[in-house]
Amino acid sequence: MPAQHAAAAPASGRPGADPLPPRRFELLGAPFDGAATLGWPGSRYAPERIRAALGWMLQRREDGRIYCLDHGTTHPFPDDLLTDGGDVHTVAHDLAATLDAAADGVRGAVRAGRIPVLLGGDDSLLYPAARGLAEAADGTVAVIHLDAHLDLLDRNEQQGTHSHSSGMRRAAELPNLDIASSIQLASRHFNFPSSLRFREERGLRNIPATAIHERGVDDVVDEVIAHVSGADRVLLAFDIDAVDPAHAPGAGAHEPGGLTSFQAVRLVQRLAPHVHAMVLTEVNPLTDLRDQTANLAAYLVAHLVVHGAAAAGAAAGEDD
Ligand SMILES: [Mn+2]
Repeated sequence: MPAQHAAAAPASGRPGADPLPPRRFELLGAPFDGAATLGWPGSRYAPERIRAALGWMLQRREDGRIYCLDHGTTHPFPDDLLTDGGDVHTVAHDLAATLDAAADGVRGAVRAGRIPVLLGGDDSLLYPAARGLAEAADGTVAVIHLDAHLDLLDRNEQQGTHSHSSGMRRAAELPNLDIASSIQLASRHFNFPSSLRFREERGLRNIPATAIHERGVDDVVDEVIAHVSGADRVLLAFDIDAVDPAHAPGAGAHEPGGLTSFQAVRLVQRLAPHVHAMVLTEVNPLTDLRDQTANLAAYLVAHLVVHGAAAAGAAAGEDD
């Protein structure tokens, strides 16, 4: 087993075992949509709207705890459980400098012992999030990639090599990115045949939205947790267009047939203890309706933090 999972496992449900130290999270904003080449621009405004929604929901803390109605449980939420590291130094005219800054921010948070939550911005930010996590320490990284799209484009004339359509392709080129332990969820409709060839050649697992609807979220999550267990660390990369536009209208593209807001929250609740970094992209306040999508995004972050504060295996009954 990878180190993180092996270290966590013995504490599970064992009376008298020393509890693992709680995990801590750091918000980082990346207000940049210069690589949304073929989507709707506007995700640069997402970090401030997500932060505003998050502040509203977290004012329900009392005495360092919060009450989760979904489980009927209270959870510790001390002041330092989720800190805000501010925005990374994006440069509006310079994609490479922006991606470097985002990778630096993620790497720095991980090395400081915190779980970074990078708020995009467009989906080109998947790549620097994976790079920052991969560079932070030895060992392998798997990506759980929730997205209507595959983002496996190598390059084309209009989008170049590092657009919102290439994040997963570039991540797959990182030397310690374990693509065979990575998995894509909630994809749908049509994509490039070359992306299918790439998936088959590299062994990249895909569970489309139709299969999630047919199998149910919990069955899929069980498979995802087993699939990524071959890697040392896990990046949760969540493009908000994984969620159906009826539930998340404020996105960079609209693809019907996606996850419901319930399914999205449930996925994050259950995956949270297994995640070592998150990047949340493509929330677009310019296409949103009364912050509906920013509100959902903030809840995804809140559930990651509440349900991910204890590592996998450390909190019997709160996860699988
Ligand atoms: Mn997408």
